[in-house]
Amino acid sequence: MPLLRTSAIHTVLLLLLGALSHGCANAPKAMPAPDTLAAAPIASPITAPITSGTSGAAPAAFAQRSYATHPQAAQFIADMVARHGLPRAEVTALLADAKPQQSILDAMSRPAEAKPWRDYRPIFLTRERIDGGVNFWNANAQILADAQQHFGVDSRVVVAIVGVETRYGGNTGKYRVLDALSTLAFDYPKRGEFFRGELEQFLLLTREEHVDARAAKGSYAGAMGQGQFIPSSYRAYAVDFDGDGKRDLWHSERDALGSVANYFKAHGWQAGAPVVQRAHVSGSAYKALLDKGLKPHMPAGDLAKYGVRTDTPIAPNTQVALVELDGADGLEQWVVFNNFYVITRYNRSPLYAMAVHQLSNEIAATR
Ligand SMILES: [Ca+2]
Repeated sequence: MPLLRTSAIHTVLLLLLGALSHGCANAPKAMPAPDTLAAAPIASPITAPITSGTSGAAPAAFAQRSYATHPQAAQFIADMVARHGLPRAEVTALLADAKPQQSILDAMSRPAEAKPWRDYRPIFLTRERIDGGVNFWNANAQILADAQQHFGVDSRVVVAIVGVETRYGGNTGKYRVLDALSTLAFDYPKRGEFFRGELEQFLLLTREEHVDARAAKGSYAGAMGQGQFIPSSYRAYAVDFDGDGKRDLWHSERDALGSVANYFKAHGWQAGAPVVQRAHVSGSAYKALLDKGLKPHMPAGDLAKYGVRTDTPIAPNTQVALVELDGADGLEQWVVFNNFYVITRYNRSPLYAMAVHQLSNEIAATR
């Protein structure tokens, strides 16, 4: 969930998606949506199986290393003590207990690869995942209705998010968050600073929410629960929606779903507002709009100047952006609205956002 600013994670996810799409019965199916560009899932799910291990170097020795004595650990521990008053001995003991995970590093080191929309869409828009969404919605109808009323976020998008992230909670991740974040904090220099920040957030989170830091599970990037919140997003956006005084994304369905809705609310979701509209283009002037990002940046009334039209008129002063996807029948252009951009605050990939949107509609239509 929370946005990880790393393309590597997305890459991994893409690879995992590929593997999953072929369907391993026991493999985790959740995927985070990979962004091939850059940025990040907010809560990025990465629960996949990371099978592998291409590194030949003494895995046993690697696995037995202690992060408590890592060269960067001293500074990290000192920061935790100075900034947050955490007991030095406690932080040191946690790092000593963290187990390096070579499988995570192997996954991270794979080269980037971007799937086109025509290959990405079928991973999520399946009968199984649509029906799973209907069942999940029915099973949690009251919670979803309450969340929609309280946060102003459409139930369909909340359901689709947990469907894409974790197959409706079926795959929330098997790594200890402590192991995952420590491995990435200290043995993944490319994003080490970011993950040391998430490890810091994790330690604060476990203190605040009275969670056992040695027991909490998540994805290989440290994303937790049905909505796959990384620690910084958990602390910032998770809510205690069942009122028991604790934000528990692992065991409380109300907290989990309320937190996804709150995340969307916080990022500007507009209930009932449009997400996308299919566009048709002529000429090549429209291409200039594709470089301007996913955040609505121009009034719909200007689209015609770029050779872009839609079947249904859009109020001319509505702010929009334009997206092009490589679909099964060729290039597809879509006018996208604020709500589409909001979905990309969960994961920066436009493919992810479109998959969530289309899945949400299919689930709602089937239900
Ligand atoms: Ca709670």
